[in-house]
Amino acid sequence: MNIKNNSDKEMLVKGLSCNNFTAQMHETVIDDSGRVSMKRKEVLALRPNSEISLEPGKTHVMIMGKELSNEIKGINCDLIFESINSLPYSKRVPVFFEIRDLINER
Ligand SMILES: [Cu+2]
Repeated sequence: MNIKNNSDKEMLVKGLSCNNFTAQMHETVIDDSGRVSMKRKEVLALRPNSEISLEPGKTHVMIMGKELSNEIKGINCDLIFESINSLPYSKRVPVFFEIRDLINER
């Protein structure tokens, strides 16, 4: 998923809300010994006129929940944005996440 900021103001992604599921933004971190781990990111900053891509192995969105099963093909979420250089402003943008089977992909 790519997020593009077409404005001349810095935008922040403050999180996601996905109904019954927990969604977190994670950063993939590789330490000196090559071990890969994930770190939670509370806020994602988008510089003016820039684009970031969220994907496995980099910054990504992780969805968790007891009700998550193989039958679920996708989830509707809201991305919560905030602009920091203007008046208090926050906006919810609907997004759809396709659920893919990680095991079949590797
Ligand atoms: Cu993760």
